[in-house]
Amino acid sequence: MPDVVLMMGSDSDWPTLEPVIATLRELGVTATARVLSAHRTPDQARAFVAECEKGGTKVFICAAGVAAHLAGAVAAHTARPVIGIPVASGPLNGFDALLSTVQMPPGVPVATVAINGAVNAAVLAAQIIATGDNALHEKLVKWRASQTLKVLEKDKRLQEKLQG
Ligand code: RP5
Repeated sequence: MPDVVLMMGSDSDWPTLEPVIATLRELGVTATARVLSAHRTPDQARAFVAECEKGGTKVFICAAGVAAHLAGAVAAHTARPVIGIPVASGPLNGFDALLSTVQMPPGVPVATVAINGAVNAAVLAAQIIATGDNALHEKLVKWRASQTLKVLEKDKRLQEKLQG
């Protein structure tokens, strides 16, 4: 089993979530993705979490829209870290999913990122794994430094435009 497993409530969430897998692969973290729903495939979702636990998965990322219970349901079945991504779908544009994902009862945490926060979910998962992996920690430090450089380059280009 890969170190990180992404579970999503529907294939309609996938376009929002592709950056999870892309970012993890960029960082050299093994990852896979499955469509499994807390409401529509509860038995299969539970069985998959058990399979991942046995297979050594380190972090679960769970993404869903509307009444988004997937992350909480997964957290109920594992003591591994669970990161929740509320997805903006449906008439409330993700506000419903945000509250459903973040408001967990004490003792069963879900580390909830922003609505559609795919990249941050991936980076957070990598950071969790990096607490026991120095090589990955160094990769993350470099990744953050390259992000800084990109912003500085953008500012430089803006200053050049402004100065005509
Ligand atoms: C949620 O319902 C899914 O995560 C998705 O965001 C939303 C709509 O699902 P579909 O009707 O597109 O399958 O469970």
